[in-house]
Order: sequence, then C-alpha cells, then structure tokens
Amino acid sequence: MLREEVLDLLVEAQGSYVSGENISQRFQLTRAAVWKQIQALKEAGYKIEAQTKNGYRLAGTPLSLDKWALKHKLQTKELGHPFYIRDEIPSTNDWAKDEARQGGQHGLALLAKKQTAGRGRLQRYWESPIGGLWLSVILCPNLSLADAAKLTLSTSVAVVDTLKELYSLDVGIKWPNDVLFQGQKVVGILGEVVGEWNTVQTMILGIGINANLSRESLSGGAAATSLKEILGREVDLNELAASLLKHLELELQAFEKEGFARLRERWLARALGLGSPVVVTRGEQSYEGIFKGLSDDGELLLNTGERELVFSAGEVSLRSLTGGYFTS
Ligand code: BT5
Repeated sequence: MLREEVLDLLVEAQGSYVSGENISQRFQLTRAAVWKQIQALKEAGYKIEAQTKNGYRLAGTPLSLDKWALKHKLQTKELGHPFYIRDEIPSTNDWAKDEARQGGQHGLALLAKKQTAGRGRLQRYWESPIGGLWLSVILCPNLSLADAAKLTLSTSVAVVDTLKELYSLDVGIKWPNDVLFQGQKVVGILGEVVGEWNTVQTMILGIGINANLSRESLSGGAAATSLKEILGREVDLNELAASLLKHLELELQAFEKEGFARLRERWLARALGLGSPVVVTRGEQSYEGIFKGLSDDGELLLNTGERELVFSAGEVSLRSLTGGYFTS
C-alpha cells in the first residue's frame, strides 16, 4: 500500500527530512499527489513536519490504533501475527471465536476501536467506547487442560507488568484477574474456550483496558477509572497493545516451561489484599476471612479463622485503608 510505503521511506530517514521530489520519484507520483498522501497521514494522526526546502520528516505516530504504527512496535514472535484492527465490532471475543472456528491460528490478535456489545464475565456488559484498548488473542497453548484454565491469571500478570513498564503505575490484581489502581478497575480480562474443553484446546483471551477514556464515558462511576484519568494524558494505544502482547507472550512461554507453581508466585507478588481481610460473595452468601493465597488449581484460599475455604468463582471485596470494602 502506498501509504505504508511512504511511511517506510520516512522511517528509513531516521528523523531526517525526505524531499518531496525524492518521494515523488520513488513512487512515481506528482508533487500534488505526494502532498495529498502527507495530508492523509496527518489526518490519521501522524505528525509530519514539512519544510519547503528540506521536505518531510516523521515526528510522531498516532495514539489511536493504526495498522502501520502497531506493526512497527510489535516485538513478538507469535502473538499478534497476524493482527487486525476494526473501527467497530460487537465484541472482539466473539470475533475471535468466529475466526478460531474458521481456522484462526495461535497468536491471531483482533482489536477494535470501539465495541458495541463488549462482554464481561457471567454475561455482564463491558463498556467499550472509543479510546479504550479492546483486544482478543487466540491461543492454542502447550498446556494441560487444567493449566490452560489458569491463563487468565497469566494475563493479569502480563497486564500489570505492561502498565508498570510503560507508565510506572502501581497497579495490582484483584482475584481472579481484575487490575485495579487505588481500588478502581482499569482493566478487565475475559478468558473463553472455543469448542469442548476436552477436544479443541483453543482459548480466547479478551483484554479490555480503559486507556484514553474520560471518567464521564464510564458509567461504572467510582469503581472504574482509566489511564487517562490516572496519568492526566492520553497514551499511545499501539505502544500499549505491542507491550501487552510482548508481556503476554513472555508469560505464556514461562508458564509452559515452568508450570503453575512459578506463575502462582508471580501472580501473588502482584496480588491485592494478600494476607488481609476480604469478603467473598458467592450467590447470596458472603464469607469473611483472610485471603491466604491460591490453591494448585488457581482457586482463592480464604481462612475464616475456623476453617480454610476454597473458591473457584465468586466476587471478592477487598478492605480499603479506611475500613470499608471495595466492591469492584
Ligand atoms: C471483566 O468482566 O472484567 C472482563 C472484561 C473483558 C473485556 C474485554 S474487552 C475485549 C474483549 N471483548 C469482549 O467482549 N470482552 C473482552 P467482569 O469482571 O464481569 O466485569 C464486568 C463489570 O465491570 C460490569 O458488570 C460493570 O460493573 C463493570 N464495568 C463495565 N464496563 C467497565 C469498564 N469499561 N471499566 C471498568 N468496569 C466496567
């Protein structure tokens, strides 16, 4: 594609100017057509500086999802190869499931600028306006069925490491895999299996990051926040997606090689509320106790003082510093 070739040429110049004449000769375009290409790139969010004497210089890539920009930032071997970006889709997890059923392979990543029917766990709704990172990856991991179910735990570790690496954010994981900043949810993770557990071992990992969203666009209110609210600026979604896929690939490799015991250590090192009083709600019932850790199956261990309870699903509330419980 011409647009991408022009960008490649600008990148080759490593920050120096490329003359309009050079571009027009290389791609056999009129100078007016070069100018038009440059305008289109600027409209797509590329920062291109123009000087009458020297030509054009690439000074920055778009913050919003962009095929070329993401391709240039990807550092993975498998995850994100290939990847596709759509402007709007009901749910990237549903899109990924369709792709997997039609032969979509391990590593395929699907991203949308906006979801109209984003899904949370237990058929809950996930708000996904423009500005967020809504991403699903197809994985065919080299893991036992029992371990594959713990991939959402790896994903939460990868998300925490991504946010720490890029923005030095002090985020933590609320069991099983919500990522919170000061008690407010920034990231949600939804792992789903394609086909029967005992036949096809294909998983869809869906990750939703409230990135460039204002608080008003999230009706989750006090329980939800975004990177933009926390950092006071917009972030580069291409950089964020590339870093996330890198950390996810590293986590997956580590899990396949070292097994759950090491993953559990990494998860616990990033967990919120470990050793503290928490409330676990399952259906109508609530259980209060000390959050002791994870079982061999990735379940939550709760010590009530009288006995140790094990939870494979349920809602957890963590005690806040002021004594109340976070519910998100
Ligand atoms: C989750 O569910 O946290 C998993 C969310 C996964 C979303 C990704 S986006 C890409 C992929 N495609 C999809 O369709 N889904 C995945 P859960 O723990 O059930 O949390 C859902 C609850 O969080 C809702 O009931 C709301 O209370 C709240 N919520 C909804 N949207 C939110 C948002 N954007 N930020 C924070 N909280 C939200």
